[in-house]
Amino acid sequence: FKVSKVQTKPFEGQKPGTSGLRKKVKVFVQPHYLENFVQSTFNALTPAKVRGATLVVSGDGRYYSKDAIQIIIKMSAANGVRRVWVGQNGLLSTPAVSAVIRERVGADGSKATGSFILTASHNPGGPHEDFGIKYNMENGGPAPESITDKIFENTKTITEYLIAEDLPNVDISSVGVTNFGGPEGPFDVEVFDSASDYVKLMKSIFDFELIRKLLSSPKFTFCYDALHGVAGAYAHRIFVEELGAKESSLLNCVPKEDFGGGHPDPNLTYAKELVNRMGLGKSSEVEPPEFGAAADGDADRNMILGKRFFVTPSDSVAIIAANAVDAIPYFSSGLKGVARSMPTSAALDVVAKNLKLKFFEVPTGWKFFGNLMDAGLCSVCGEESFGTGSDHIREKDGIWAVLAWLSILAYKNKDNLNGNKLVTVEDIVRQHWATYGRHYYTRYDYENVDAGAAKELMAYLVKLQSSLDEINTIVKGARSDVSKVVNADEFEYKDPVDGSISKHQGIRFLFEDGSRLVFRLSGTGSEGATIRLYIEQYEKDSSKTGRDSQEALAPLVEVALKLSKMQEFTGRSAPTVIT
Ligand code: VG1
Ligand code: CO
Repeated sequence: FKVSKVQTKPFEGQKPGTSGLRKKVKVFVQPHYLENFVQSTFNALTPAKVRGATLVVSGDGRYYSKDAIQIIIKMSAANGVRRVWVGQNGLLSTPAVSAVIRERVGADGSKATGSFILTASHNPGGPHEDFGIKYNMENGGPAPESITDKIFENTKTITEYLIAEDLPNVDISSVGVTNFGGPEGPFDVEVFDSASDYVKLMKSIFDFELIRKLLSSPKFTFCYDALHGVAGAYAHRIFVEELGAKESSLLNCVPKEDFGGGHPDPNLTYAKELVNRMGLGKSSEVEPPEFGAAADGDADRNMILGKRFFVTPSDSVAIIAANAVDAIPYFSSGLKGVARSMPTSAALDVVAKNLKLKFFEVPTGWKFFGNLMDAGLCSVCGEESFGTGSDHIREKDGIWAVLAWLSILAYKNKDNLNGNKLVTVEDIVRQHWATYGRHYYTRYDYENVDAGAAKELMAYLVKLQSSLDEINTIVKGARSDVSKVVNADEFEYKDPVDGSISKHQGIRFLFEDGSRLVFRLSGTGSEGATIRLYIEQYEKDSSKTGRDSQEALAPLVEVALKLSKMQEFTGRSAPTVIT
């Protein structure tokens, strides 16, 4: 093949957000748009990470992925990359990409040093919806801010990109290697099975035999909803073939370019079919399964449900951390430490304190956990946004979280499969609250708000933070039964490993009784602005941990809406989504 230099001009707004660049498909398909971003990424990396390197290119299979993969292959060839690894049909979940970078060894001993992941995660897909791209590094984790800032700078000044225009499209539907010759020597594209490396890694972490006893027992019923995302490419292999679940326990497990028209976000609003099946929606005659779970488009998120019971993600990570050493072989020698994102509830903090574990609070987004893990400081971590994971890779991992819960259930029910009553998901959570107290938690999302209005609301809150007296006058005026604000600030993080500082990571109001209100602007949307409001209250008294969370949090919600003048600024009387 030949290398062509194509002249181009910068596009505005190619700034990677919380997790890569996400835009409407119609934006991505503009001539040179994707190419500019890819070349800007190559130019942000050291030459050794490009020339002669092995790169992974795949994603959640959403609309435009197949075209994007061919473009990135041609640009990789032209930029001197030695080989590109592609999951069959272009499918690899985000956690599987991380696993492939870390674990996979090519026939000649080659290892990948990075990856383009094609996903907009939980955002809908299809010609009128979202596409996305992000770059992951050699450790398998998202590029740190130092790199994403450089990429953004490059997108503002780019004048040309390199592409092997005459390279034929590679058939990515069948496994195998295609060899090419370029001006600098050979270039290969290897298409491989999307699941093998990931399944192998999962088998090295969990006791599959123990989980199999539970899943194949007629006493235990199970349901997994991939929401037509890429998790479907793993679910059958892992849950049915390896662990003995019934075929009928898989819902929406065929990956689709438009996620079947749905919103591939595993929460109580968007995972409707699963929610109904689990007895949390419309009442039905059929007895719900004991355990249900769902994933987002790229399978890094998870929602865990019991029969007629929702596990809030902040509790989920705390419960996994509390049980990991007993129930999961990978952790049997102990946890190095635990971490959560700032808006995630403090349920994990209480576990860390009790078990005397190192504990870290980082800004939203997985990239901050990676440094802690690389430094051996953190084993288990999570976010309130349905993200849970561990140091087996450097991304959150939806199927891992399900296997972690199944391990806990299998461990607690080792001796119950023949006669005794099963310990359920709900039992485990209630037991946890009884031991550690409960963090009532909810998140209100105001999606697609006018960007200017959202900025004004945030600026207003920051200004308000300079006077605790003024804040407390508003609080008391709204509800006399809410405790007082003792601290108000913007969260700032200093990375304990590399010393880098991230500012403006969320506006916090901390109350005397440990309650918290947090306001943040989303960094993953593709249109307008999304305001996230996180609300949390701690209840230590075990006789009061069984309330409905919306009811328990109603006073704090009222305070939050008054404090932020939400309706005044946004015109919204209710959030788009409550989780
Ligand atoms: C959201 C979540 C954040 C998560 C991020 C990526 O970001 O709040 O916790 O890490 O999505 O998840 P934001 O900036 O919109 O709040 V995913 O599944 O898109 O990779
Ligand atoms: Co995701």
